[in-house]
Amino acid sequence: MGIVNATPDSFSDGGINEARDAAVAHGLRLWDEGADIVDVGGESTRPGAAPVNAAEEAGRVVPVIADLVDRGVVVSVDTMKASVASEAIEAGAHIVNDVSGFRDSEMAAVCAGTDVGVVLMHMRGDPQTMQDNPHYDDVVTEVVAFLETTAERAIDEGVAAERICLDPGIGFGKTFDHNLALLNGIERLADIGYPVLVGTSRKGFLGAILRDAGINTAAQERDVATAATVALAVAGGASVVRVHNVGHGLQAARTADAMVRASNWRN
Ligand code: PMM
Repeated sequence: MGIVNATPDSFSDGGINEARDAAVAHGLRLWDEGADIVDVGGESTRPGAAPVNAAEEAGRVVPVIADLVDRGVVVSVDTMKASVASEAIEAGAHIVNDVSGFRDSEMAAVCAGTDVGVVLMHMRGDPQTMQDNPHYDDVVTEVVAFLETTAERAIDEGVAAERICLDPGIGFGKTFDHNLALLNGIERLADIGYPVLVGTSRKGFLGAILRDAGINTAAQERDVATAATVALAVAGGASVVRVHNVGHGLQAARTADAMVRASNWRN
């Protein structure tokens, strides 16, 4: 899964049309590089990020999604809002990627009436406050239990089980140690039986690991570290990895996948 941020500040200061064209071009580039899914988001979920209203978010993502779908790209919409998801689905989005795990009470109904896939992610708190001292007694057990319950609730509300994918939400209300525990515990999440998505790309915990090794990195300098996590996530049973650098992510994922298949790694 390649990442497209359709936020005006991500690409240029040139206004909404220029930002839209840049986002579409970026999505097409990721698709050409071998992404199976292009994930389009219009609201930053970085720690401390301010929320965006639904009309503005839809205005950013819907035209980008429509253009990408027109060109044959498989698109997911990264949104927590049912109204945005609904407009995105109308524009042709194939997957709803909800980092809040269906907190919006309308989200299940919006998805249930369609044939879209859904990604249900675990987030503790919300982006403004989620990194203020998150605490778990046993992070893997709690996140796995939350996701299992969330999937069951979505099924009760009409979402087909085979359309559900689960994501432990690396960096979303988690400390450094929580992130590493969750990455090491992917097998336990995969064992529930749904496909698992993992998003580590360029995240802060990679910066911390590299800093510890004496290497200071800006976010966009973390693609090698990201590739290491992609390989281990695939070895742990992840089916989808969400990355900025699709070329590198694809090589890491394919290599790990071939090794796992050849060696019955998980048995
Ligand atoms: N991470 C971000 C945004 N959306 N969606 C899923 N399913 N999983 C993630 O880990 C995830 C996500 C934040 O990363 P970005 O700001 O670099 O896109």
